[in-house]
Amino acid sequence: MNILKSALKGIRNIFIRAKNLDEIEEALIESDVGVELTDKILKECGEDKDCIRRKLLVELKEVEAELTLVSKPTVILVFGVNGSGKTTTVAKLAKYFKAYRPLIVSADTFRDAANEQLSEWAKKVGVDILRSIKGQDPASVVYDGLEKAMKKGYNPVIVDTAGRLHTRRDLMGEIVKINKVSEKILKRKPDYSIMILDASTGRSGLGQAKEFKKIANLTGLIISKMDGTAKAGVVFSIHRELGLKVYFIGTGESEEDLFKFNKERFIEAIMG
Ligand SMILES: Nc1nc2c(ncn2[C@@H]2O[C@H](COP(=O)(O)OP(=O)(O)OP(=O)(O)O)[C@@H](O)[C@H]2O)c(=O)[nH]1
Ligand SMILES: [Mg+2]
Repeated sequence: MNILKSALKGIRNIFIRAKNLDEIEEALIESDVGVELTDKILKECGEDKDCIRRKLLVELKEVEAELTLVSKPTVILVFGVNGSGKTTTVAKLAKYFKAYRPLIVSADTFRDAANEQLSEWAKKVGVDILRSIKGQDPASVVYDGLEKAMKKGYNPVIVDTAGRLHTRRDLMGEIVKINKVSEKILKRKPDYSIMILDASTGRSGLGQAKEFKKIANLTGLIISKMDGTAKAGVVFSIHRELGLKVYFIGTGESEEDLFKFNKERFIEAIMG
């Protein structure tokens, strides 16, 4: 079994076990595909699982997004609520781009241990890091990071930020400032502004994504913690309701556990 299928076996087992219309409906709702889409699909397909697979695939037609080195340096800002998997994902991205000489930037000045946590990842993955100075403003750390990358030729620059609740206006304001500072030094918008969404939060992640989309000008999502959750259907809700695209999914705690989002493979992994 491939790693993605193995990570998503929880949700797949629910689909495989569902035999009649009621059970299939329950599986779709439980996996957070969304009531509206579930109704639409079941009206068109009934119990026909091949038909359901096809319809789900059509829903994801536009969902895949590429993360590539588009500038020198390419700038990747990472945002999200507390504990969603930002720092781990920054490490995974550093590993993914390792051959190009990335710089990871620790702009989480909120938690004392954040510098240390990211430094450990830098060591483990074997990439360089720009640490923040105690009490430094996050936007000023981003400034330092971009300046260093431009001087020394790092690419990409991957910025880790503090966890913030999407309802906290003051903390969301920091994102605006980070974007402004980046734009000032780059003379263009940051290339990628990515929210890390914890898949296990399911549809409650929609409210988060909506707010971050508005404030951070999100270019797309990385969905973390796809392993061990039956809520992977949130991809459908978020794409359908907010039009957001997905770069990668995270399927574990190691720097290797990052997959490019591929809609065919994803449907196969969740439906068997
Ligand atoms: N199973 C699993 N665990 C993950 C994944 N990504 C992150 N984690 C775990 O989730 C926890 C939080 O991860 P962090 O990367 O520290 O999250 P964060 O968003 O940086 O957290 P804050 O900076 O405190 O807001 C850690 O225990 C990670 O190992 C994933 O894809 N799968
Ligand atoms: Mg963190």
